[in-house]
Amino acid sequence: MSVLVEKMNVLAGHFREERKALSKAHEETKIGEVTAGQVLGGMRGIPALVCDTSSVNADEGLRIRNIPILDLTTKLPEEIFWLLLTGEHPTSAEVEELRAEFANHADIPDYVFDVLKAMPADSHPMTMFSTAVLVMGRESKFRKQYDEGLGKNDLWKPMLEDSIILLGRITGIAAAIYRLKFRDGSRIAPDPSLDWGANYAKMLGVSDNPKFTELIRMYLVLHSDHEGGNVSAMTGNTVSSALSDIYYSISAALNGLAGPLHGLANQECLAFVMEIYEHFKGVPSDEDLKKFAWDRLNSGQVIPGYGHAVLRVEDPRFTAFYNFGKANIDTTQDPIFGIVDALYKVIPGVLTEQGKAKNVKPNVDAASGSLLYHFGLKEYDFYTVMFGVSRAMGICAQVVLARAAGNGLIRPKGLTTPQLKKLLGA
Ligand code: CMX
Repeated sequence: MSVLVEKMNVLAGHFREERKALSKAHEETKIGEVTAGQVLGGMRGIPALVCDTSSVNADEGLRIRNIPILDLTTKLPEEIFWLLLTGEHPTSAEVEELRAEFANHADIPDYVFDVLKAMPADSHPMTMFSTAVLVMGRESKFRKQYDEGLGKNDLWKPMLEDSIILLGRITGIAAAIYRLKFRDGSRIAPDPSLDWGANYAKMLGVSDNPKFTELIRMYLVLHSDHEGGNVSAMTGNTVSSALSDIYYSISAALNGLAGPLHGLANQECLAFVMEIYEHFKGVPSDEDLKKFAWDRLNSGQVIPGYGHAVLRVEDPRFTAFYNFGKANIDTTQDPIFGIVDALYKVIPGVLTEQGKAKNVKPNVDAASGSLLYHFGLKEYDFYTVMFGVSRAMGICAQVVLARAAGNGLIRPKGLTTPQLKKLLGA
């Protein structure tokens, strides 16, 4: 048994006991009220889920296991996965063990590539990514052991095993999609001596610059989790709550991430920056940029990369990316990051003037694409796949923990409009 499984074995017992005790003592205790506005507005803000991996506070942003994300930006993604799962920082021996486990599972079966190659050439990289994950479900250890009658309290174990296999493969799958779609289709073999993020950077084959490797590691850390209520995490959790395997769960989560109001905003942000670049043939003046933004708003479109469903301050993940760009990119030489920098000065004022957005500050997507672009990863159709590789860590950790705690089937109550009207006396 690996050290991680041993540790989780002890923790799982605590989770189950704690959950049972809370349910028993507080089954009828009220923790909030639901308004019709929340029901009609996408269940916004209803405290309805337990997620221990991370939390998002409107005034501060993401904390992983109660540690502000800005304190974690130099960690390895492997350390973050360990932290998400166990709530503890791993020792260097534990990180090495997890790195080696990911490396042991880096070989991807040929049938995955056969499926990818058989897909229509104009398939979106996210469609390819979700399909590649889903098709591996035939190998699920969870499904096999469940069918063999594994007891309820142990169901998380093969779920964790599947998660580690999936995470071991997922960087290679993403890199293969990139190279199939945007390069000559040749794959670059992983190097078992490298860490997970460095291997991913290598397999993409975009840049040998050590700063690119540093960026990829930080990218994986920053996107790894964002509590349980966002579209992808909630989808992954809902699917997993039916005792579906990790492949069904992560594939479904990726389908949610692929939406433009969620992960795809990543790609839309850079498309927006490129549109500005094409229009002005360089970095526009603040005045020109302001007018451009207003024209966009007046045509009924949003400004990508700004605003957030939960956050009411600048997203700290944006801060980390922006600081990386400022430290490593000369804006006079790179107009793309130059435009990101200019938008940062102009857009909050424009959105404040418009008076609609509850948060006028940048979110995680406002700068990340321009950094990838700087190092040669220019195909922004691929950016949501980058996001998905990272987010798979958080969602895997969430669903393993949910299963370890013995969380039940997610099944809120649906109302018809007449039923709602009746409740409202309307
Ligand atoms: N540009 C223009 N209008 C915006 C805006 C923006 N960036 N952000 C919010 N608004 C508008 C909303 O469209 C809404 O308008 P209506 O009342 O006409 O419907 C109004 O302001 C109030 O919205 P809100 O409560 O502040 O924000 P929501 O929770 O409804 O939406 C989000 C949040 C992210 C979808 C929205 O801010 C947006 O569309 N931003 C641009 C897309 C984006 O950057 N998405 C990435 C999100 C990051 C992530 O999920 O990871």
